[in-house]
Amino acid sequence: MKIYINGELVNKEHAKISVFDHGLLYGDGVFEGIRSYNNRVFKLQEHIDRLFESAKSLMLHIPLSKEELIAAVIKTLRANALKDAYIRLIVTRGEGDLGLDPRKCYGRSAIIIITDKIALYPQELYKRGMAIITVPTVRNLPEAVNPQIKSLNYLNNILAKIEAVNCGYEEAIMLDSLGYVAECTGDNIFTVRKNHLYTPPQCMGTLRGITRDAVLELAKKMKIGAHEHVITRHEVYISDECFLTGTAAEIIPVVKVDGRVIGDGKPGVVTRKLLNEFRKLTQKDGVKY
Ligand code: PXG
Repeated sequence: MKIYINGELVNKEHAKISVFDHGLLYGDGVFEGIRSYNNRVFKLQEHIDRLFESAKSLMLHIPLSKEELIAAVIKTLRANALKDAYIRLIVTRGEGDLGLDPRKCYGRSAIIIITDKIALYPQELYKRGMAIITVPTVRNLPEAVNPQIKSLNYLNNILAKIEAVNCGYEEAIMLDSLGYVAECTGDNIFTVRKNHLYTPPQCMGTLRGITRDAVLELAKKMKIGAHEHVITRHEVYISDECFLTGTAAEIIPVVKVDGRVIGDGKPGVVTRKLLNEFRKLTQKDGVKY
């Protein structure tokens, strides 16, 4: 496997960065998880745009233009000859001293691109649907570390993941500080009620997921009503269908939440239709390499 680090393609065993990198010391950096299907990178421009937005908020300078970064992603994908890949794009603040002060970083952000085979949820889960729970750890407050910033500090989500795994679940609902449903640890959440989609608005402590946006766009084309609206746990429990969206998960049906069976306990018609259309889209859309 070839890894891209600051302009160079190196073998996995040589892909190393400094222990003084502030990405390691403080989680001071940003990242994206991207996917390619059939030699096409899905929503590459959207991921690059979000990476630059996260970096802007953190006042982190990315030493490549968007076009140069896209070219670097394509170059890395070609070097690895993967038709279907998961691409991890990481930009750290770079090497500094043992203090928080970003001014003492040498002014050179480390850029790392890793591509690998995609690790999916078992296919069986897409057919059967998954069970999830709500966990005690609430999502970061937007006025503290805004969840819109896809930073290298994922401790908020990792704590929630630990709580889910300790209870025997793979994914968990995180509430915002007001008690509304925010999102899951690595996925956005949707409910379906009377053939309308509902998903929490992005201002409430939710990452503006790129898969989420793709689903909202698909819904429009398919003439399914879609609403960005606050959701309570009660509304999730009484929904007809529920599903999660994310780059890795795509669209995964949820059939049980906090012990309550959702709808008839099987992946719903609207969810299945959307997943079908989404998979068609991923095969034909995207930047070729
Ligand atoms: N919410 C959060 C908190 C995320 O991290 C999503 C929603 C979905 O966004 P996209 O743009 O992918 O539709 C994410 C992204 C993992 C993993 O290992 C998951 C993400 C990122 C990195 C790792 O499960 N999900």
